[in-house]
Amino acid sequence: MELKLKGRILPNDRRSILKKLLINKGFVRILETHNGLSAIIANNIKENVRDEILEFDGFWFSSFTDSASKGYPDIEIIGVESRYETIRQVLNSSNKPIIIDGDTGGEAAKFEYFIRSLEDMGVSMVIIEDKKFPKRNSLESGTIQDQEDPDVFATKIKRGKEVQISNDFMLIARIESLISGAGLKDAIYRAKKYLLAGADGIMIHSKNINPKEIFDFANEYEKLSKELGDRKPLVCVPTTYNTITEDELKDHGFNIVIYANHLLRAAHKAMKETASIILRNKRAFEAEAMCSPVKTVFKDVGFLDVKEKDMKYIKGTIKVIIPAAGADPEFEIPKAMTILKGKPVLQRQIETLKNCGISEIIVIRGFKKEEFNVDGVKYINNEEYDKYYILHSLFKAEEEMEGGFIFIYSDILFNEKIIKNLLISKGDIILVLDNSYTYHKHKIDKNLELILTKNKPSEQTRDLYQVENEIIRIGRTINMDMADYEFTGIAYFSEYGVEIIRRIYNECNLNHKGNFHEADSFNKASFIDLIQEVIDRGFRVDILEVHKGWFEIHTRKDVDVAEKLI
Ligand code: SPV
Ligand code: MG
Repeated sequence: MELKLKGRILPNDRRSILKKLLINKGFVRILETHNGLSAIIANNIKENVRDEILEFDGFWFSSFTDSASKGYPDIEIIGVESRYETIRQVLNSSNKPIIIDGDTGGEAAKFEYFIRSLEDMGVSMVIIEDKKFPKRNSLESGTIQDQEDPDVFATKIKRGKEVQISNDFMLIARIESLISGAGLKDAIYRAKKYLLAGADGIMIHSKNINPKEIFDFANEYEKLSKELGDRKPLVCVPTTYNTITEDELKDHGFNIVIYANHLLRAAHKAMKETASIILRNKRAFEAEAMCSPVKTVFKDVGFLDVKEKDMKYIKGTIKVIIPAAGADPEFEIPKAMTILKGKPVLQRQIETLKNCGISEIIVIRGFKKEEFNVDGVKYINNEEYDKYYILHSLFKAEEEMEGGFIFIYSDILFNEKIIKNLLISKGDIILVLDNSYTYHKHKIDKNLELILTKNKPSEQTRDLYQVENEIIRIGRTINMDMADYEFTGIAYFSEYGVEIIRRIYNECNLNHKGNFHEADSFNKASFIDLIQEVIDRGFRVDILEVHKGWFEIHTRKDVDVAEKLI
């Protein structure tokens, strides 16, 4: 449910959405927000109701809840700069349209500046109420609800509309006649004046628990619109008449419903209850049930994203896991310890990784584990290396996967550029694939791990490139003429990527029977069998395309070739 940084929106694009929604849908659903966190929640929440995905179309920046969250009564006490600052929080944390509660708009000249700033920020609509400055909130009985002279208010509207630059910003006139007791006739009289002054629509407010008076207004509004030859949006705020449904409001001609204070009131109630529970118990344990888990808050505000990016971009924080437990009949010692020009393969791998800033390297050893004498890595022993294959060996290091890791076969050499590019590539699971395969496939006599991708590789041979493509099949039995790429034995898993493979691995370990992709059983599964399972379950596996820059020690012959290459 997070809104990633790149999912945000530029001011001009955001501002124009509301008008388009009103034209296209005719009815929009708006929720109150009062800070960044409430905006994130309002922005991202979705509900599937009988196969219809419901969400909020935009947000109301309420004077009541902005004041309350800052500890003030709603009497136009908050300075304009403080309001801008909080509006910015809402803008920063969302990508949907925003409607600002402009209170009375203040003095006309000041209102002109207010309009200009809101429009620049990407706000879509401001609603000002026809009360005298400084107004009192409309919902409390017994407060003074002095309405402004309608001509003075109409002039303020006119002046506001005159300084607007874009076509898509809207100014709505809010009529308080049903709040002040002036009644329906006064409300309609004012509506006509305000529309003629240039208002882009009308909000009719009421604190009655019965919607009858706003329905009566809506009827009269239709007649007025016919008389003026223009039907502009009609807005309501059903805080007190809250049994009314959106369908009923639509039927009565309303175009915008604003749920004006619910997130702040919900937080207020939860905060009070939580504080009481802690006091009563003299500890926090009992309060946990009232609270979101810390991790959920971290996730919603993007902290887990930051963590993941830090892992990818800050040198040395990502771990590398190298499964090296298996035996190969052609080699007397583990392939990772094969000496190439005086240094074991593993030593060469470690040096390349260290040059990329990676220092946490985990090696899983099994066959002839005493041969592993290279320092600077953490060893994990797999005593069952002859019973199971590489996938199970890898999962001996399951705890080390936490937070994401790079997977590397123990018998390959690779250059720094591959690893550095992998660290900045996008995706939760990324396999490094060689695109030179299609050119030299006729010369290959080995059983390679081949790949079919969604899109065919480009004709151009690129050195190192993350292309927009995903794997659809991986295996050794793929027809060589059809394959698009060869797997290099290097892969990346983000924190989420790890979550995916851990879930699948542990579930298959418990339940899987019979063949597992190209393996006779899950026990004999290889790494690529797991990747095929990931794909079959609908998860995306991205690719990083490389053109050479790596070498696999497949057979004894390869040792000589590798020595020449070094
Ligand atoms: C607000 O949310 O600040 C409003 C609506 O203006 S009301 O509180 O009902 O007046
Ligand atoms: Mg208000």
